[in-house]
Amino acid sequence: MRTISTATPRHPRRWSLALGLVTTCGFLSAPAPAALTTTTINSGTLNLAIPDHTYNGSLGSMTSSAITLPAHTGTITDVNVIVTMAHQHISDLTIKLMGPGSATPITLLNRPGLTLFAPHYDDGTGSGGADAGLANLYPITYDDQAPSTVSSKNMGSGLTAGQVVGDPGNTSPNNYRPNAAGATPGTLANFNNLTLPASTTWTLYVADSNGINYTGTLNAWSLTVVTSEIPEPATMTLLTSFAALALLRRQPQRRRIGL
Ligand SMILES: [Ca+2]
Ligand SMILES: [Ca+2]
Repeated sequence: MRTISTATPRHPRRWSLALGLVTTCGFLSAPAPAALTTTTINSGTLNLAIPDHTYNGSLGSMTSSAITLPAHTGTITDVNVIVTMAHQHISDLTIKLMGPGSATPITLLNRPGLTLFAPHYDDGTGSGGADAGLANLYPITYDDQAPSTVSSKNMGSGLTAGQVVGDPGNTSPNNYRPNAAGATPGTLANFNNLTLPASTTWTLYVADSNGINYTGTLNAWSLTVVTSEIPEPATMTLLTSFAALALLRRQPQRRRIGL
């Protein structure tokens, strides 16, 4: 009757040698690191007017711009947005991004400094808030990885009317974590783990809620998407693995020759 033995191999040193070779060659080591691809799509110059005090909470009442991201392999690991616009009063502004995978947008910026009026500041009501402005010269980046202390909810904090966000002259940062501040929730990480096997449409929405006669324009915006793909096992790994197995088969023969 055939039995299965769990005893120590007859040639433990040879097994160790072969196992060492296999491990050294990467067969049992950690998988190869994922390959990251970064793609940036720019809207080009838009110069779209943002109508004064016309937002009512609907996407239809917002100025919009759509761009197309080509198909990708891999899955999304990061999304960043850069918005170039001029405006006289940032607390009038709501900025949202609609991408694939959801029927609702995420909010990048909403009425900064207007905390006293929640929850009514995603429907065109409320006034006050941060008095600073935006300038085309200082594009604003919305990035989940911005310093944790820099939230778009507090954009313009410490600045006065006439100063612009992102101006290094007033030490104002130009890189912010999105903060819904009572509007449609979500962060750019909402897009993580999506796959993009076909081209996708991404739409930026901008609206002005108040500050009558404080207006502005959307000059341009860009979308940066990082995708990750696990590479196929390398041919060299397979070859070295076969070489190690061949060594195992050759060991007994070499022993007999030695005798
Ligand atoms: Ca990011
Ligand atoms: Ca306004």
